[in-house]
Amino acid sequence: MRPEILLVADSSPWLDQGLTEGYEVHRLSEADQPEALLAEIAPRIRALVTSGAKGASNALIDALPALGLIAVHGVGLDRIDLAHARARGIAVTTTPDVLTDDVADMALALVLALSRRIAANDRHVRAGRWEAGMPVPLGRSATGRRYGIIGLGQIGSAIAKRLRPLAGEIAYHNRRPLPASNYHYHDSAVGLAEAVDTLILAASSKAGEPPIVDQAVLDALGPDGLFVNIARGAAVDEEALVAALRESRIAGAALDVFADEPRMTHELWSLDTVVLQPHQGSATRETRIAMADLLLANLAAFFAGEALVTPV
Ligand code: 8YV
Repeated sequence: MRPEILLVADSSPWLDQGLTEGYEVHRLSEADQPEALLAEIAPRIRALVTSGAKGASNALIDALPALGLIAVHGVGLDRIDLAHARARGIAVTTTPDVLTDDVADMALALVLALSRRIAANDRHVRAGRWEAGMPVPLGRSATGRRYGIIGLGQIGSAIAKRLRPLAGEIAYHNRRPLPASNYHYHDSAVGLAEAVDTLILAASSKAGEPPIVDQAVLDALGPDGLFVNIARGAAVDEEALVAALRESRIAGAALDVFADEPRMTHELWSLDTVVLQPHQGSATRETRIAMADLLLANLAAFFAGEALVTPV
């Protein structure tokens, strides 16, 4: 008998194939009556598969008395109460390392797209405004700008590495300074925002924490400042961000993530100083294959009673 697993979030073709080959997969999002499905299968579910963006609520965890593993397709843990899982003796795995380069590439792409108005100018051309002889607003040089990274972890460091050839300066804010880092450290997000031209949010966040990027940080960034978020939407006060953009208190923002995705404040759609992405940081064919492989390896280890490959 193949083990039964509960799939909570949308998967990728590669993960889907691996799951279907090895397990009896129950898809919560596709169930007509999710509660009835849960009630029927709960006693037999030992592993749950979810995404970083979706996580697993305590209510769901508690509805599964036999649960022993939450396998996350991604690295974000902000939607899983780790203390609660630990108290229940439930292991959690993620898919680290394999997505670092793609997420860092996305940050760099957003930095360039934002500085050079790539998305806005694309709309300008498609709308026939160039042909009609309408003026194109100038961008800002990406080269020589001072960059600030909130969250110089694995992904933040990969972003810094990509920025090095073009940055005038790179600084960062973490809870604590990194002894091995040569980048300038700021002990607050406001201090960092004040000192840089482009601020990039790459920090992991925890559920229930106040946003790291709030009005004070945005005001410190200032009217020439650009903001890029490839981390989590909940780490930003979206209302304060929209107001800062509307009132040109910052120059622009490029956002891959949102607090309540796929929903967002629709005012963002009408602002030309904004670049929007539908949470694509790790969304490449190569990385999604590697993420699927890693998740499946964790699942296989769990059901074989072996050591997990990438436990949290
Ligand atoms: C994914 C993510 O888009 O790693 C994360 O936490 O948010 C992303 O890599 C998502 O988890 C894909 O399922």
